[in-house]
Formats: sequence, C-alpha cells, structure tokens
Amino acid sequence: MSYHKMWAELGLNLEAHDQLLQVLSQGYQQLFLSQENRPTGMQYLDFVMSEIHGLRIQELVDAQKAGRKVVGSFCVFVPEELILAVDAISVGLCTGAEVGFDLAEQYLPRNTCALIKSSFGFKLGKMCPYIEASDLIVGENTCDGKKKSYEHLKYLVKDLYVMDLPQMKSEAGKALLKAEYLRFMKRLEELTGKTITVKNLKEAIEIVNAKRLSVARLARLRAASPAPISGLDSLLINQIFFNENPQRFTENINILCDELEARIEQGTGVAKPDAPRILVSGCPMAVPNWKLPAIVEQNGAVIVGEELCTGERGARWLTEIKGETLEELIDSLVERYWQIDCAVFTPNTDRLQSIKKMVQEYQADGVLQYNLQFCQPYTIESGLYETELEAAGIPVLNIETDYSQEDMGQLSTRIEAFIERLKQ
Ligand code: BJ8
Repeated sequence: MSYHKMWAELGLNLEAHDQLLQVLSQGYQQLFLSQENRPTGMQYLDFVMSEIHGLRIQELVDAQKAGRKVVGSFCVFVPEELILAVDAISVGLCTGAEVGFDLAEQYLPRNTCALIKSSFGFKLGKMCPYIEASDLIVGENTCDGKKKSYEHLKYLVKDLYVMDLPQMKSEAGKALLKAEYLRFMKRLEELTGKTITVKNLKEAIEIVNAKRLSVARLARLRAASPAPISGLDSLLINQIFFNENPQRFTENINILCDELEARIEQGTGVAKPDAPRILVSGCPMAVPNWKLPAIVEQNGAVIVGEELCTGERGARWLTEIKGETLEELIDSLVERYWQIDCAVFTPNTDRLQSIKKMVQEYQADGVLQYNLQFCQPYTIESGLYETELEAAGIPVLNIETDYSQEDMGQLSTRIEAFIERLKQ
C-alpha cells in the first residue's frame, strides 16, 4: 500500500523520506531478520516496524479526523497517563539516525549530542511523520542541550510546550514536579476540550501500568540461561513501546512472553548457554539506533538488560491506583515518576543501585556503559560508576560514540576485547 498521499499532506519530503525508508528496511533485514532462532512472536514487531511510517501514521491521522489529538514528546518524564486521560495519543519523537545533521547544525553547535541533532535533522529534513502529525510537542528542561534546543524548536513546530523538571531529589523538587504535572494537565485539557477526571485518569493508569507490566515480564524472562531472546530484539520492543497503540502492544508482548516461557522450559535460547551476558546502561537508544547491541551480539555475547530510558529506566515503576480524588491520583503519579533515576539529577546515587540490582537479577557478567558523545550527564556519571562497579567485582566497559558508522571497527575491537575479559 502506498502512503505517499498521506506523507505529502503531512508535508514530508517524499524523495528524502523514500530513501530513508529504504535504508531503514535494508538495515532491519540485515540486523534483525538474519538472527537465528528468533521467537515467532517477533513477527508482530517485524510488522510494526514495516508499518512504522505507514499504518501507524494512518491510524494517527484517522484518529485526528475523528477529533482526537496527538501529543509528541522526547522524555520519559512526560506522563503518558495524562495524555491518555484526555483521549489523546502519545508518541515518542526521539530518533536514532544521522539524518539532516548538516541542517541541524545551522541551529545547534556541532558538539551537541546526536539524539538532539537527530530530532532537529528529521524535522528540518521533513522526514518524520510523527513530528508532523503531532498537534502538541512537549519538550522538557532536563539536560542543557535539550532545554536550550527547545528555544529554537519552538519556531520550527506548530505548538511547543515546555515542561520544567527538577534537578535535585528534594521536597522542593517533588513539589515542582507536581506543579508541572498540574500545569500540563490544564494544557492538555485546553488542547482537547476534555476534562481529566478520576475515572478517565484511573483507566489511563491501568492501560499504562499493563504496558509496563508486559515489558517487566519480558525483562524477568531474560534472566534465564540460555537467553530466550536477543538484546537486539528486546531493545526494539522497548523502542516500539513509545509509538505503538498501547493495548495492542501489551497484548502482543504478553503473547511473546508466553512463547518465551515455553522456550525457557525447553532450554531453547538465542545464544549459547556460556555466552557472556552483558547489561547495557546509559543514554537512550531511539529507533533506528541498533549499533551497539548489533556489535555485541555479532561478537558472541548476549545483552540481557537495558538500564536505559528505552529500557527499564523508562518503564520500571508502576503508578499505584489509590485514593478517590484527582489530587490523590496525581500524587500517585508524581510518586511513580519521581523514582526515575535520570543522570540530569544531582546527585543521582539511586541509578548505581539500579545497575547493581539489574546485574544481579539478570545474571550479567559485565556492564557496558553507553555514552553519546557530548552527553555530559551520562558520560560524567559513567566515570563515577565505573570505579564503583569495578570495585564491586563487576567488569565495566565505557563506550563513547555517536550515530555514525565511522567508529564501527574501533568499537568492535574494544567490545571483542571486553567479551574476552568476561569469558576469563
Ligand atoms: S529521563 S535520559 S529521556 S532526559 S543523551 S539529550 S541527556 S545530552 S535523553 Fe533523557 Fe528524559 Fe533523562 Fe531519559 Fe541530553 Fe544526554 Fe543527549 Fe539525553
């Protein structure tokens, strides 16, 4: 089916977009479809990926024609529950390809992290149907790169809303988070003409909790040896988490988990039982950023967990449905999001504990800390954590990279050496 008419109406650059889809499809075939012994439940993800700029966008456009709104965001601090409560659709806007960087650099310094430059590149190159389909785009004050880049982005998109976020886990910080969620609620109500009530917020919390439970179930199953699913496929699931219809996602991930349970019982896995097991920790990896897991798994190791926002840091906690008033539900929501241990907080000691816990739970042999070049929060934190983890007997490899393919050879050599160290 051709979606060219829809893409043209969204204002995409059809030629550039066609080229992008072609590269994406080739990369996907090479990396994902060539894996051996994949669970059959991954066919759902293959389909979602093949239609990520097609059918899913068609669904968004159809929903808009029926009066619903689409809200795009860049951070796991933006509560999907509030967006669903006003019957809007939440989509993630982070991107993971080196597209339109030359255009992005007309606005941003060269030494801006690839995640930020990529979002600008997709927007300026007119290649992201999600950003074009968004009625409201939510930025947030997290790292300096993001918060300052929104000062440019507001002139490039039709409606940008910026959420302030705390930097310290103090009582004042928590009060700010609550105030900002209340302000965001009002903005969503204005956008949609709908009111957030106890009933619709509870329903929204249930939907998002169920989605988070499905990925938590998947995460637990990866503790098995041999690993029942690859890190590459698991990362893809955690990436699709942000853009797929939430109920459909939950249903299909639970079906996949049923299959993985059966595989574990039969002793079937995607890697050898003695394959070194690696936990990846650090900056988010957005579609189609699959570079690191591909190198790790092509070198004979298996990734058993992601301490990333496209992973457990983004999905770990649930919102407790307690109380009978809106105020109590908002407090519950704040409690849930307050636990996110993003490196923009200072100090951020909880994250180190999360990494250690994940190492233990998923029987990881070592930690690969993934830092995007020019990302100060995660790169600085990785130095602190390396010392602490090594002292606790957990081998660490710190990687600093970007979205280019130029360092593939060098990364591969370093990762191979790290895997050898883990084997010993
Ligand atoms: S909660 S990790 S999604 S802020 S990689 S843009 S930090 S310079 S993305 Fe994030 Fe929310 Fe935190 Fe998660 Fe800046 Fe670093 Fe770039 Fe980053």
